[in-house]
Amino acid sequence: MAEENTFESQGEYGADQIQVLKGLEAVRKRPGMYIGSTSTRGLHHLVYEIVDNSVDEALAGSCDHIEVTLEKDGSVNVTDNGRGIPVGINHQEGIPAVEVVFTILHAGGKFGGGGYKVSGGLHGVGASVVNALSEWLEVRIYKDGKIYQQRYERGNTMYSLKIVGDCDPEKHGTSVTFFPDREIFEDITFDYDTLKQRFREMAFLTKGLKFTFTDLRGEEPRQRIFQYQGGLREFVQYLNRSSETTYKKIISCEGMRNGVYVEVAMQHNDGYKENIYGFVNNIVTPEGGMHVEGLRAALTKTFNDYARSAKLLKDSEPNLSGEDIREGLTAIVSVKIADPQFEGQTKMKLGNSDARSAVNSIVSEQLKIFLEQNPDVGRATINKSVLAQRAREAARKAREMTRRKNALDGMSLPGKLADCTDKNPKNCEIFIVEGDSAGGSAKTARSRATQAILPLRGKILNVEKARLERIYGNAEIKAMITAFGTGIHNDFDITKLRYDKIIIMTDADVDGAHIATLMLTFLYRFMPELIKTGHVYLAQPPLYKLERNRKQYYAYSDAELDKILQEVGRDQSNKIQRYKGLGEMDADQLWETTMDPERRVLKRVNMDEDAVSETDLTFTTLMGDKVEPRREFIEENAKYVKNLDI
Ligand code: TSJ
Repeated sequence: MAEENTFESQGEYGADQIQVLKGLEAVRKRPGMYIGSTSTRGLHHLVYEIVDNSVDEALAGSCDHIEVTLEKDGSVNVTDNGRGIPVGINHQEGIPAVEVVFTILHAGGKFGGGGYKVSGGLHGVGASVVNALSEWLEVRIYKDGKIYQQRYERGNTMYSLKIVGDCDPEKHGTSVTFFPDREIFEDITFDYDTLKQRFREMAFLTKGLKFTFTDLRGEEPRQRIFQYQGGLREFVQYLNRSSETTYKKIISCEGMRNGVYVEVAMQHNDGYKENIYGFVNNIVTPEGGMHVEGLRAALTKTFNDYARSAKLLKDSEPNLSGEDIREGLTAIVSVKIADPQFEGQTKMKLGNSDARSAVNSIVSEQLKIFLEQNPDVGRATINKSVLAQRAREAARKAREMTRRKNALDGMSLPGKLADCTDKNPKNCEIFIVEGDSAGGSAKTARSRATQAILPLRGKILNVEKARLERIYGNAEIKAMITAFGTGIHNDFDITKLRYDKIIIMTDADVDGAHIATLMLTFLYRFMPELIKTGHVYLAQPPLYKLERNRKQYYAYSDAELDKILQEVGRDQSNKIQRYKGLGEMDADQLWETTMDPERRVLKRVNMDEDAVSETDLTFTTLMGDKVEPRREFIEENAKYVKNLDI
């Protein structure tokens, strides 16, 4: 913990600095108050906290390159080419400004030249918090031909700011290296993909800013460079990269109103989902808030006004609903605001109503002009919305029908379902099986008391590509919904779940993987809670059977087959059978290899709730129109497993 001696032995610090130490000690006592948690998430916040300072420097127009390096020793380095943190004495504290930044709580950025400093959420708590939670931290500043350096350990200053060398007088910037404190964090291993994703996002959000992200920890160094001259427009293009878009242009708006800086980019694709991502001061707001509401209001009003003035909607017809207009919309709304108010359970929802009015008025004004200049975009969008309106009406009717029917029938279970006899859901599991023949074997093989079988015919409907009315009318999907018992969307109730495990069982080949993905997509879109709460599994049927001297071995991968062959010897008398599908196994084999709870292997499907857009992207890539990205994805099995986080 903090060693007050270190301070006093320096001999040049007074009472003020003892206060300082107390401030940082408070951070070490209750780290969660400052960085949310001491889990992996909190650990990554340390990096964002430091990088945000460089991004602020970029927003001030003084920096265009940020390098982040995961060093071999486990520390992280962040280097920018900004002006360099000021090194002059801060008169209030009597120490160099840079030392104020690192040792006084909440001092981050609140000095010097009145730049546009923004902060929000858990970020913006200041570099001193990172310093307090690091075993050691070193800062180097390149400025006026000199290199300045200072080191801290658990927040304690180790020596006064010193000049350690000369540099090219043209060079300027700040370089910070820190090693997270193992007394504070459960695990100090940084996740490459988490950081990579965040830096990509930050690069999209700050047009032109270059990020170089390097990982030197492994045998092979890894590096990614992100720089987008198109900013949010390129972000939307990236999000829509595996969808067909309904028009080519990307709509964008930008402006400042009542102290709120607003940037919006959007484009419709031919899908049915609304994908609006909100950011406040570069931080994602998964629960939306006033900025997203402002965008929605502007879209509804402006597109309806346009539809009327362009005579795409008759006077006798009702307005298009906002939902219809947003069908297939991919949009980013990014606001920068001095004092963001975060609300909601997770403090991830923007509460400032001035953000709503600023977004609303800027988008309304600029979108109106855009539509006048690009009538084809207006027409395509209104046509799509009209179709959406009709489909929604049909879906509502279909839904009411099924609801009424269920109420009358007392929820009749689907005919194809071979249900289990035990009525306690805790003991029960349901296998969703590809194909009627495999379904037949599974019915024979199962343990009737606790295992239910629902065979599905061929490929199930791709819910990413179908309108709601077709989805609700689809026999396979209806069967799953009624079998599970939970209902969907607003009616979803997990306490009504009839099985503890939902096990998807498909062939161990590319088609099987595709079918499994279609089912996961359905579950992800219609019953995400089932995945979040860990009720969804993938069965693992074997790829090979090897018979030798009447003994049987099963291999679940090529590597495993190789291993078995090594053990038993590669011999003429080996009989190797390659299973092309579940249907090739008889009931006994299916039971022993894939269904028997004592012997089988199941993979549980998880969802990483932090990776808001990445999960969406995974599904859009798999389910969208473009064939190339989809094939790549299925072939790249490791990535499939990784992104689904199985
Ligand atoms: F916060 C921090 F110390 F952790 C940190 C700050 C870490 C890193 C990697 C970079 C920075 C940082 C700070 N980069 N650039 C700046 N810029 C300033 O602090 C600065 C420089 C000059 C002036 C001025 O008015 O002349 C004002 C500021 C805020």
